[in-house]
Amino acid sequence: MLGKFFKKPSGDNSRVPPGQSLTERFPVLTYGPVPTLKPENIEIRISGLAESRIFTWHELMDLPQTTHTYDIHCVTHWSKLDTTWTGVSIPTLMQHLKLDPAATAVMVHCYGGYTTNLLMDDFNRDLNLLAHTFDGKPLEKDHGGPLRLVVPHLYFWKSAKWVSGFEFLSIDQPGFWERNGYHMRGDPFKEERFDD
Ligand SMILES: Nc1nc2c(c(=O)[nH]1)N[C@H]1C(S)=C(S)[C@@H](COP(=O)(O)O)O[C@H]1N2
Ligand SMILES: [Mo]
Repeated sequence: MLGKFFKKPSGDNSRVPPGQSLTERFPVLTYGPVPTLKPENIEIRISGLAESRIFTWHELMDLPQTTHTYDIHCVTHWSKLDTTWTGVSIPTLMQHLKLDPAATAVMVHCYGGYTTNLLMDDFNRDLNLLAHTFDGKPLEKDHGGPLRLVVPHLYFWKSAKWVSGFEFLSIDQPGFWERNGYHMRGDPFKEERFDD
């Protein structure tokens, strides 16, 4: 009865996936130790179904740089709107790779041993960044500095911190959290949190 007197909350709720709450903070979620890396020592190793090669930090910085502002969604129920990241977009990086056409999935490897998997269609998107800058400042170590992946359309566990390489695969294989019960894809708007 009273329902009709309540107003819907203002703001654009279509940006907040089901089961998520907004935060102004930027929580840190890391499983295991935090590696300390110097930018000049970073290498991104391309392996699997692609011509193997290594990108040094300087090679990455010489590629065109892209800035995007978008929302991020963590499976632990927080979302943060309008986060601004700068880095090399994945399609830009892909222009410099020689891929075997059989590659349909990617295993993302990280310094420290974390892994996460993505289908090629989820990996090779314009909004995905290999990011070194957050909010105009060098990305903090706890948030994956010097270099992390940002995949905004999937839950944030796919946005691997301290990336060390991309391994191209013909079959989608589970990464660290995916082997431990998380969903293989993780679309926040479909609440793909856990595989059941
Ligand atoms: N290398 C690595 N990347 C990682 C993680 C991790 O433990 N190690 N945690 C993931 C998870 S579960 C989340 S929610 C986000 C958290 O990023 P943040 O700490 O910058 O908020 O990083 C993801 N990337
Ligand atoms: Mo997470």
